[in-house]
This record gives sequence, C-alpha cells and structure tokens, in this order.
Amino acid sequence: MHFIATEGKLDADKYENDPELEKIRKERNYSWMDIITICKDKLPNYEEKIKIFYEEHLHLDDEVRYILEGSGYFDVRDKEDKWIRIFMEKGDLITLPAGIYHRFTLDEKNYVKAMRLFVGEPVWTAYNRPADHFEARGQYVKFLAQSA
Ligand code: KMT
Ligand code: NI
Repeated sequence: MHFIATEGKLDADKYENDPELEKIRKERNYSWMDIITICKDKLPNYEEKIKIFYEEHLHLDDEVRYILEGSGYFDVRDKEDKWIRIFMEKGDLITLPAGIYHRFTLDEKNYVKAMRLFVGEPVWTAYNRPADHFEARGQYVKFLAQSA
C-alpha cells in the first residue's frame, strides 16, 4: 500500500463478527490483530506511550488502525512536508504506508480503542525523524515523486 487510505465506515459495533472486516483482512493478509485502549486508566505507561505516539516517526511496515470507540488524530506529512491532520473516530479504518512520517494524538476526550492489524508477526518499532536511510523511506519518497 503506497498511499494513505482512509476508508469508509465499518460497523464498529460488530467488529467481533463482521464479514466486511473479514473480507478486508483476507484480501490484505492482515493475519494478525490486537486491540489497544489508549486512556490513562487502561494503558500501562500511558504518559510515556502517548509521548512516543506523538513523536514524528516512521515504520518499516504499514500501520493499520481501525477505530472501535472514541477518537483521535493521525498527523501525516504531505508532499510539501506539511502536516495533514486526519480525525479518526469510531468505524474509521486507516492505512499509513511504510516509510511515511506521522504521529498520533488523542483529542480532548482522551480515549480511543483501536484494532491494530498487521501482515504476519507485528513489528512496532518506531524510528523517529530523521530516518531517511531506510529502504522503506526510499520507496515511499520514490512513490511520492512518481505521483507528483
Ligand atoms: C501508533 O502506533 O501510533 C499507535 O498505535 C497509536 C494509535 S492507535 C489509534
Ligand atoms: Ni506509528
């Protein structure tokens, strides 16, 4: 996946038994999933984690998130290296391509429950900017240049 796909609404109330979600997981080989709840009372090392989420970083794999409850913002860098803020709420699915600089923050409600999807065994390593020497970054930059 080489573009930011923010895909229409799914019915988050039935995430445990949803043929639409199953179809997406099959088609894209999202064999792995877990659910993360980001709020003060539920996430161990909350303060530290939200700080890490909001540091500008990239990953070597796609970051796929499906919002089940609550909301928050994904900020992504556009072609001109400016921030684009994407509001994500219940039912929204987002795919951040490998190599894109981004960050995440909660909103004033301070609560989100999200499904994390991954192709194969998950790798959560975040590389803070600058991380331009990675192959995944090179590929993404190349893609951006071609789509200009
Ligand atoms: C990440 O990698 O930024 C996260 O997992 C936090 C966002 S999940 C809604
Ligand atoms: Ni990330």
